[in-house]
Amino acid sequence: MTAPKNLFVGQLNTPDRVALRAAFKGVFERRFYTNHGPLVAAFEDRVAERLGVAHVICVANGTVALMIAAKAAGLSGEVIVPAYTFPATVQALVYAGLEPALCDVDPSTHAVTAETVAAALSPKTAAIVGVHMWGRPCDVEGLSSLAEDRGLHLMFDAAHAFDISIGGRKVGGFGLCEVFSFHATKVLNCGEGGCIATNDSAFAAACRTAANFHDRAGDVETPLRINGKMSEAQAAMGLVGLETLDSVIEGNRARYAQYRDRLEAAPGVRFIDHAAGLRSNCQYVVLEVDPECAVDQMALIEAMRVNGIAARRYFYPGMHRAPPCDARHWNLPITDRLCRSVMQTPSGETTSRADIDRVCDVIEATIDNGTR
Ligand code: T4K
Repeated sequence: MTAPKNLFVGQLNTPDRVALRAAFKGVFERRFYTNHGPLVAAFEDRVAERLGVAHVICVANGTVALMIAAKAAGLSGEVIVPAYTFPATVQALVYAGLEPALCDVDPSTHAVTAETVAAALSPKTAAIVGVHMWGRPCDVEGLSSLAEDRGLHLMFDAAHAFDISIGGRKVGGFGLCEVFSFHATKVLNCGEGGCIATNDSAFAAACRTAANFHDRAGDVETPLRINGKMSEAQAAMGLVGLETLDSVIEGNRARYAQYRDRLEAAPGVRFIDHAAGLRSNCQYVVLEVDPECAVDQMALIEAMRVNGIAARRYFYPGMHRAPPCDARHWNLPITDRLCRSVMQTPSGETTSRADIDRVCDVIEATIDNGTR
């Protein structure tokens, strides 16, 4: 009997290989591999069109995009950011010389709201970074009015949020900028990659300068530069991936619905809601294990691991308990609870209907054993 296939979290969607081969043929024929090549320029145009924004600056990855955006905005002082996020959100701010002021999140969406951010305001606050968690938007309206009232910069970490919308308007054009990731595990996959999207022309020019370590025509003044350039190979992956993005997202929605329907009646666990009138990309399928569940998060993860399913707790232990922020004491009870109760389950095109049934079987059996 063959062993069941290993299942991974993340998307792992493969762009069309024939189209990808053709795109790479052009790269080799031109022998122009990086430094603002034609495929990067074309990818920037296509992404800007898709997001409905004036400027897109493609860079090496989402983390570098966040660092560049923070530097190009000329920020100094404290930046309010959720502790419940991937480490890159906070690390990028620290690299840009800023002080993260960590805030809590909403228990149902796992994302920041105007209320959770307001609790972290101080006279040193320079900016707010909202994170659109799991492929659904955070409280854009509330954060925008708070930032406006207080005269603060507002940026969004939209690493999970490509092609999602709020009330018919695409995420990408809110705040000063929104930063996306095109990592291998995202709905749009460049292997590595990221971009800054903005409607502010002066800020876009500053980001372009900051992303390139030495002079080019049209450079503007920025506090610091780095090599953040996207390569032609990355752009080729992205351009080809855009062609199948709609079907990838449709597939994600179907997989999320199957998980949710299958485990609706399971005691003590529930999936974060991607329905509720939002146009989510279902980037991640995220299960929350309630305190009254017969088993805890780690028991479920371990049961999956022995069955070849790489489910994992995201995010742990929370940025308030990780360097460099753990040097200070933070009171973030919702973040603490989520770090102990949230886990990601496999999704993306490599996860079949039968695979999802297998994951759900393991979850149900583990809870059942725990109950008995
Ligand atoms: N902001 C937020 C809110 C983010 O979530 C992220 C990244 C960023 C900013 C920064 O963007 P980037 O700088 O990454 O562009 C993964 C991804 O690497 C990361 O992009 C993502 N968020 C994060 C949520 O997940 P890891 O360190 O947990 O990845 P890793 O290597 O353990 O892979 C996840 C799973 O996918 C594993 O089960 C293995 C499997 N896998 C992974 C890769 C790379 C494969 O099967 N094939 C592969 O090629 O961070």
